[in-house]
Amino acid sequence: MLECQGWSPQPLWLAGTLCLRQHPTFGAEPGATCTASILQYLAIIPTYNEAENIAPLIENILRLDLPLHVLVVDDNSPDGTGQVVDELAAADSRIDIIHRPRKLGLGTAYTAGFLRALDRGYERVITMDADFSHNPRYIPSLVELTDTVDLGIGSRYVPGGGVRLWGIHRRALSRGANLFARTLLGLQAHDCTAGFRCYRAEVLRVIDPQSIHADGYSYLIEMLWRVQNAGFAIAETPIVFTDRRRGASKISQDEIVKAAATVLRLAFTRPQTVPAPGNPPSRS
Ligand SMILES: Nc1nc2c(ncn2[C@@H]2O[C@H](COP(=O)(O)OP(=O)(O)OP(=O)(O)O)[C@@H](O)[C@H]2O)c(=O)[nH]1
Ligand SMILES: [Mg+2]
Repeated sequence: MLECQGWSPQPLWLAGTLCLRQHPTFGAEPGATCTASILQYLAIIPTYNEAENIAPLIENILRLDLPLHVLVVDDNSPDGTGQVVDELAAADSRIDIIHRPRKLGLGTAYTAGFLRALDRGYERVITMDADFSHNPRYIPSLVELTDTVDLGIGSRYVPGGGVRLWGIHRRALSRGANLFARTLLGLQAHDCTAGFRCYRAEVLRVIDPQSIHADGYSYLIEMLWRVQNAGFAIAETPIVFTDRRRGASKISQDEIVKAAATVLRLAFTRPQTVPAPGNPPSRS
């Protein structure tokens, strides 16, 4: 593992040697093809039955001293999460929502959010869960990470990171999933299943979220695999992940099987790489 210091007051855990590579679009005029005129970040929060969590979470996010907007992607939650957000959005223009007709899965929720983020010209795009497992206090360090790399990951599995209130079964499942994905796909990040991320918009423009096949939780693994193989720089910053206090988990046995199938499918897929011409020399 390589630790780079001096870029940030936080230790920067870089995913293997990826920090030495630079994507052709890195350094291009930010937002050159976009409509936003000032730097703005968007936090995308997919929700399904998070009515108890969503209002305090958004409040915590918007309290941060960052030019941050929030986009909730709700799948017609039976508990009225969408209506809670509608009311918040009516009172604060920094809050937006995409209503989808039914539970369509986490992967397509991210895609819908990414497409809106690109359409509106946001510079950096954060993804996070609604259940406070991803504490908003880590957002500044995640965003800061993407001053120097293309994808920042809030990681449980680098020194300083961890999980709280998880039983042995859940810990083993998460560790096992990471080991499986890292071994079969050669992923260099230590937390490949983390949903707490910050992408530079260039990454999403190049990767095209609509082309990702996985539709559930394994979307995160496929996205990371694509980002790494496209030559983008990836780094991790430690987070302590806390199990949800309110509401119910949506992870099912089905999702676990689907995630394993996604890893196997990708292991037998030739990674698409970005055209080499114009690829600038490495950063160091
Ligand atoms: N829009 C949308 N959001 C979803 C869907 N499934 C899960 N989510 C949201 O995705 C986030 C992650 O889901 P969780 O159930 O917390 O899953 P998890 O964090 O991996 O599992 P736990 O650790 O048990 O909480 C939460 O904000 C959910 O509300 C879905 O089908 N559609
Ligand atoms: Mg959760």
